[in-house]
Amino acid sequence: MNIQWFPGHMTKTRRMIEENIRLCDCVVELCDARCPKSSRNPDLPRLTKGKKLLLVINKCDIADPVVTQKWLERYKSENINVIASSSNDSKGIAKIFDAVREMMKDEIEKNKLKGFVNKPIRIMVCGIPNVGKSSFINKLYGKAAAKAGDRPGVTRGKQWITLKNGMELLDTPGILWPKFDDKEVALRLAYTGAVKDEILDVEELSAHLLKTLSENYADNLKERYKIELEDGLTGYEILERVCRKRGFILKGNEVDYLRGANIVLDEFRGAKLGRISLES
Ligand SMILES: Nc1nc2c(ncn2[C@@H]2O[C@H](COP(=O)(O)OP(=O)(O)OP(=O)(O)O)[C@@H](O)[C@H]2O)c(=O)[nH]1
Ligand SMILES: [Mg+2]
Repeated sequence: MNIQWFPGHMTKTRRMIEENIRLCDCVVELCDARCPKSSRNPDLPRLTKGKKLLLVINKCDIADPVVTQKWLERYKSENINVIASSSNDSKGIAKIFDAVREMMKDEIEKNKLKGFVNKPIRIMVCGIPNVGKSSFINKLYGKAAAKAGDRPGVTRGKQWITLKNGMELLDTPGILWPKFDDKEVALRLAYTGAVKDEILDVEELSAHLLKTLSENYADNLKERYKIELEDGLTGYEILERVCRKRGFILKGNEVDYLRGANIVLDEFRGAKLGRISLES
């Protein structure tokens, strides 16, 4: 399966990021905790002209916590400002503000010396589609200010949101990059919902996902679908077992693979299979 998704609105957004970065003091980049490397846009440092960056490993509530901890350590060892977050954890808000202020402490100090005591910090919030940028902003704002939704491509234009503490956040539409060189990267982005399903072969995608999960998270699959998983099964064979167990059978005893595939993807994305990381 050849996965590529780079529609015109992403080209427009890239231009918008390049034009608006001069108005911003720093960047918050959100990546997906289930694949914290594959979900980082390699073009972002160039688009944001090397502005200071806080990496937020988002959706950590549905990733494997042990793996997330290792990613945090790995990125810290590379001197990247990084924190883990999830939109349903309102307790983590102070930690995010602290991380921004710590990253920007020299600039805040300089502003104070110049007499600008309460100059707002302006932050561009960037990341791949559906990673949770708008939800993250809403969490910091305390209520819904930016439209969020469970599919990629919800945010279509830029939107500034001013927080009570004076910080100003710029919500941006999610962007990918023009070509995925690594098939595994493309698959992870598709599994986690960063690529829109309409351009994908969901049966094949789901079969690939089931095969991958059977290698590292077999117990989760057995538990959720009440199926046996002996070694050497193909993804389609696992999908067939899921379909049969759930009664997804068409006329003539044919398996309804499409229905099963959509259910598996939905359940994976909704963490019904447990907290799973795709990249260690
Ligand atoms: N489990 C979990 N779901 C989240 C989290 N953050 C966001 N979501 C869900 O992810 C989906 C996408 O959220 P959005 O905030 O619209 O994502 P976005 O990055 O703004 O997406 P685009 O504007 O389409 O690029 C929604 O269904 C959110 O409820 C999180 O931390 N954990
Ligand atoms: Mg959005």
